[in-house]
Amino acid sequence: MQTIKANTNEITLDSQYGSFINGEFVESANGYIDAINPATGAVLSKIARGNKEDVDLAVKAANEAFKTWSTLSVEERAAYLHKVADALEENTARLSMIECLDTGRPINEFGLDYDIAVKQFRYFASAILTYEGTSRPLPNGQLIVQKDPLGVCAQIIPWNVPMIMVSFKLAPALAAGNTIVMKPAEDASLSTLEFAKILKDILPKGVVNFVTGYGIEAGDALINHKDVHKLSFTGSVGVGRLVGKIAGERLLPVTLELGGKSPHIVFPDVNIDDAVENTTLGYCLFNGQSCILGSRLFVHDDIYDEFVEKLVARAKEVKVGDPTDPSTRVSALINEKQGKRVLGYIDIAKEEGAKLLAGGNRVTVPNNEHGYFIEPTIFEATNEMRIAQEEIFGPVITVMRWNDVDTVIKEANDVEYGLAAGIMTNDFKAALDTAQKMQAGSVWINQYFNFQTGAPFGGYKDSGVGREYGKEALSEYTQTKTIAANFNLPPA
Ligand code: TXE
Repeated sequence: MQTIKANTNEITLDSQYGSFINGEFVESANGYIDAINPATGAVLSKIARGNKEDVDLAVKAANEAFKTWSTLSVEERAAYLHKVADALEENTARLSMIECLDTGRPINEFGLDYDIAVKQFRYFASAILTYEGTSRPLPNGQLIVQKDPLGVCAQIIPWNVPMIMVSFKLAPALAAGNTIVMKPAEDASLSTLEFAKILKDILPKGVVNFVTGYGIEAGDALINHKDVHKLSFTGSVGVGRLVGKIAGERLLPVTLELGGKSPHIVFPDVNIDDAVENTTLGYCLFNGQSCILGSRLFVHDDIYDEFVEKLVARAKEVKVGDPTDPSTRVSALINEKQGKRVLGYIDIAKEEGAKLLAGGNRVTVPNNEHGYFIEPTIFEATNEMRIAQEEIFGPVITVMRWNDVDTVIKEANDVEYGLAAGIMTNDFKAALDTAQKMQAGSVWINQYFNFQTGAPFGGYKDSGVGREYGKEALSEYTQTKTIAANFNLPPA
């Protein structure tokens, strides 16, 4: 055990965590990885460097647990999910601080993360009760169409929003009667492992297992395991393609949520101050490490100069600082690799001729010198530039000018991704006409990042395959069985 001072709080963590397999934390035979605070560089704890042996044990436990979990009534599984939601709610403050220390993200954001996570468990506890099959009488018997669980689901999640990811993947899969082996990201596993302690007291053994470690070891062993029945992945496009390829070869159902480079279109009739605020919150959230970031901002010519002037002024007011300070809005990126990637894109943008309007620098924060703190950064760019096309995953946006709606829609869609899009206007018809034409899985009008429980979430184009968050996610975790019965047999 070790106690860590975090602003005015004290957080107690285990000095090391094994993988969570069959309801127990299992010692790692393959060593441990330091869990680093991205802001200070301090070692918070150690997590198991899981490998094939750990994955084998976890998959075996999950297959065993499936035999019982899948036969529970939907009411029983719903009751379990409500208990998980209650416990998550009770532990929000503590888990939020752990996640803040582990990810480097501002503490003030986690109210949102945990609210979404709690609602996910409650939503799927209810949704499963109405996920009935169908049945109709036949002249000689009965036709039954039912939804069966798939079995053991292999789920791999990234580091940017750990508990949101955990809830997106666990809640529908568990509700539908599956059991899980999840691999959290090696850079941010601590809140998930502390959550495992909570699950240990609620769920039967083996229903949920967490194997921590590197993608190329634990992750690779998991997606290639012969006894898993479903692959679900959130992360980079490159690894997503690999997961999709394995699913294709093995004919496993797959859900992929990959990155984004989302357009945000501002019409000339908006309240400029509101729109600037909405935009700023949007690109600074999660330190910009968000797949839905509205990073390609298209502003109408008529308001462009005033809008951009205000956006730049607002960027300079955003507090960049210690993640544990509640007044901080932008803090440390997850690790050095990500920090260098973001700074690299800033250099690329300058080389390509994009005009730097705000930010662009790494900031030194007292007592947090280790961290990659990047100022909110705004570039004026053109749509073909790499900075306007490639996912950066940092607090960086590009601004572009438009004056013809058909042209801006074409430009907005001219990107390989299609996860989200934003539109700001008071003209409802223009908003809906534009929304219809956006090639994106989610379109938000007048409020970027408007996540509503039950609204399906996922990508068009390279942003992924399948949907999470809404009821559709249940079909990602079930298979349909048709039973046609003839009871009208001739006497023996
Ligand atoms: O992602 P990876 P990284 C994007 C974002 C970011 C970039 C790189 O642009 O800058 O990806 O981030 C596991 N087999 N997104 O390198 O590598 C890994 O251990 C099995 C967008 O962190 O995709 C981790 O648990 N698993 C994204 C998870 O995959 C493997 C969120 C994600 O890591 C594996 C994160 C392998 N061969 C990054 N290799 C989003 N959609 O929100 C890695 N992993």
